[in-house]
Amino acid sequence: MTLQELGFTRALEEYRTNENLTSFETGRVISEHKERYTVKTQDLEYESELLGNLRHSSDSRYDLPAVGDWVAISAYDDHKALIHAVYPRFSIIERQAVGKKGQVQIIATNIDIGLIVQAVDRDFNLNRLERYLTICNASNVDPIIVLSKTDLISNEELAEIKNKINSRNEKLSIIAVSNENDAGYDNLKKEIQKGKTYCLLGSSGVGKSTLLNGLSGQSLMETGHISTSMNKGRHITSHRELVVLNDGGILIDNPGMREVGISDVADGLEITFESILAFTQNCKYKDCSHTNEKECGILAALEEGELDEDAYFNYQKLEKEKNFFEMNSLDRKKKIRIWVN
Ligand SMILES: Nc1nc2c(ncn2[C@@H]2O[C@H](COP(=O)(O)OP(=O)(O)OP(=O)(O)O)[C@@H](O)[C@H]2O)c(=O)[nH]1
Ligand SMILES: [Mg+2]
Ligand SMILES: [Zn+2]
Repeated sequence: MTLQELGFTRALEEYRTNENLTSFETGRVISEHKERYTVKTQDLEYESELLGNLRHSSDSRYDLPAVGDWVAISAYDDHKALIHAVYPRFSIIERQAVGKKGQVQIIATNIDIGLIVQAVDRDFNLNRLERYLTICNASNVDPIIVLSKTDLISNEELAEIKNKINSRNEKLSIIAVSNENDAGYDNLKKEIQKGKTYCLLGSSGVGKSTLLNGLSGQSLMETGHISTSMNKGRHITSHRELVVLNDGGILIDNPGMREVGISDVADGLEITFESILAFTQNCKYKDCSHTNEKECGILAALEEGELDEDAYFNYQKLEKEKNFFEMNSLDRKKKIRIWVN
């Protein structure tokens, strides 16, 4: 496998030369277990650890490797290596760390496309979808909505769900699939390009790992067989993992998320709620909070029924969460700046 097939780009190549990293091996972090990283190079996979002084000098989560990262390593036997440097990332998918106020959790890095998977049966929820969208939009990652388990509903019901999504945002790409009968697989495969990295996002049990297995044609990931409603809190997949598909395209599977807390997402909210924020042109005050002002464009649009009420409430909720995160943020200022390729 070449580094390009693993997603290596010209920008990374230039960085390697400019930073004198050519004497190291270059690899990509494909999984992580408690500060031990599996790094895949052109030829091998290494169990790797961060060089001691790098670990000690790291003062933020952003300094540590994550799945999807490019790293400079030195091997010290056939299977073991040390990580000397983490390359800059062009995107970071992150959320608010569960139970840790103001801290971020990195889900994956160097992602081109977020595949936001929602099952069309019980799991489907527009507000949650907007959370995932905001995370992608804040991360320089293009979202695609993947509606899974379409075998469980009728075509009419599926059309209704698509309409609902489009009524909140008409620009979204939506692909409906069934892992049972492979419906929609061709459409999804057409979206998946060589050398690009796709991250599966979504709740536990929506079929992320089943989809990965289906697309790869192999049973690479364990999938669930037990009703999730009977086993609340159970995750089938326990860690992130990066897989290269035979036809090209790199897929990262994730454990399902129960809480999709947003973090540092100012632009993300603006993009997700573009159609709502368009009404702010009619707000009288620049710092309008859109909650009680008399001459507020958003409240006027609500009154006249031009704006979906649920979308407005979800926007307000996420805006509050964002502010709360920023107030408590420990990691925000330390982010290594990223480049756009
Ligand atoms: N009917 C139907 N069942 C599906 C489909 N896709 C997945 N499933 C079932 O849903 C269950 C959960 O699938 P997984 O792929 O393990 O779900 P996951 O999203 O990876 O879950 P976590 O790893 O916990 O995040 C399994 O029993 C699958 O067989 C589908 O398209 N249709
Ligand atoms: Mg899974
Ligand atoms: Zn306003």
